[in-house]
Amino acid sequence: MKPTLEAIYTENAGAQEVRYTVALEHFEGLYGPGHVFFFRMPGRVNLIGEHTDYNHGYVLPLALEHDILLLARPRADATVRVSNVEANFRPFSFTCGRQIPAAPTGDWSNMIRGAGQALARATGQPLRGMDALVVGAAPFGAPRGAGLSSSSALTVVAAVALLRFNGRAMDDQSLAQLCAEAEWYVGTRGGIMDHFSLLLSRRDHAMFLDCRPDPDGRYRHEHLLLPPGYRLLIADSGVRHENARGHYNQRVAACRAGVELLRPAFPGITHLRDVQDAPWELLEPLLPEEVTVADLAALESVLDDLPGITSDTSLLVRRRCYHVWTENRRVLAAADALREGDAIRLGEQLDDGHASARDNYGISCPELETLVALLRELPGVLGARLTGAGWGGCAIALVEEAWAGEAVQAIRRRYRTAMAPAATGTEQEVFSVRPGQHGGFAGRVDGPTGRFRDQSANGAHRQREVKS
Ligand code: NG1
Repeated sequence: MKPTLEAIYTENAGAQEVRYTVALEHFEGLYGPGHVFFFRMPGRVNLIGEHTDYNHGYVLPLALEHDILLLARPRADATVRVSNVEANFRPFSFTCGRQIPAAPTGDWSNMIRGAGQALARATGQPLRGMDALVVGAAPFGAPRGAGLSSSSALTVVAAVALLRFNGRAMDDQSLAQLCAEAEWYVGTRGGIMDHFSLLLSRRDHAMFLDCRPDPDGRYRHEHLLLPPGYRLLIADSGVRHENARGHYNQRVAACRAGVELLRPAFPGITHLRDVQDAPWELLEPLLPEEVTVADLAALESVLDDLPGITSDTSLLVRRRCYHVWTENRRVLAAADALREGDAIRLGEQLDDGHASARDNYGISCPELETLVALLRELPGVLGARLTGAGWGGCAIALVEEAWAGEAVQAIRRRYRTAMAPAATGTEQEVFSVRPGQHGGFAGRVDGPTGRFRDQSANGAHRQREVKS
């Protein structure tokens, strides 16, 4: 397996080989010897562009080397059986079809059920299922619920495997779109950023993505090199917000309210992106600081697909829209900074983005504030912000490579000291990363002593023929 692993992982290919081998033994222990297909899907971190994707705005994510593995074997029937190497994720099974019953909210199986249902609907045909094992534990897996897309990775990796086992071809963009909608199954009306990033990212690069489709339904994206000599520090606050989904949908609702309120002045508007080039002075008076859903008769029908939003829900429309309007500008500035290799300007955008995420979008929390402040004090740090949906999860910092190792140790120490009185209950993870490679099919083993076939080249899920 080694040549493939070295192509995927810049660090620790040897340790990855052990991880893959242990996973293979585990799989065979569960399902018996035979062909085993390996798929991997990275986590992702968003450099900047928070809550802009569902407004057809701009984002700048990158893939991590941290990933989820899915080992799988196709079945002749439509059953999908899934286990996890971690005992707290209980095994489950379901029949793959157009209407797959959901497990209770928060159950990990829903990420895979959503993928199965979306694929069955898209293909319009009965699908064959699979026996699968998920491997996503630390230190090689991304922390869960930390805004690093480990959930999306589960949806996408299951979709890639099922596509392959059903001899289906799909290009990366179409698959990313399908997976984004597949994830609505869990109740959050999220955007396309995560799925695009997981399937299209390139090692050492961030991906500038325009989340507004062109008339053919395609999305413009550009791979931009992270300035050489710099790394991203990712520090988990350890906070997991209980009601993140409800608060997320409220932000989506506030943006849609903004669109409705702007429509009389901008008749063709469908998303906030449509007013991106209008001066804020023109928009501001049209957007009230606060409305309830009931205040706007036109609104209820526009929000009825958002679980948790009621007629009493209060929406801070003006400041939410202002965040989106300014955040899109920051993403464009950050992309320019990357094109010019200007790390200082990039760092400034991160700092400004954090202030807006906190003050205008209301997605920070005291622990993230502490973490970001501590990160900014470290030598070699050019900027820091919270990343992902917010209300917990991770903060990132752009740091000079020479300081990265020291910064990891320092932030662990200082954050622990700062948080000591209020234990967060979760072990803090901090790591410094280079952007990683997108996920997909990673190879196949035939039998317990079988030969590993290196098929990890781009877009292997596009292949039609599958031996089983
Ligand atoms: P995370 O951070 O993984 O929860 C969510 C959305 C993104 C995007 C960000 C905020 C999903 C699957 N992901 O990501 O689309 O809106 O929040 O920028 O809903």
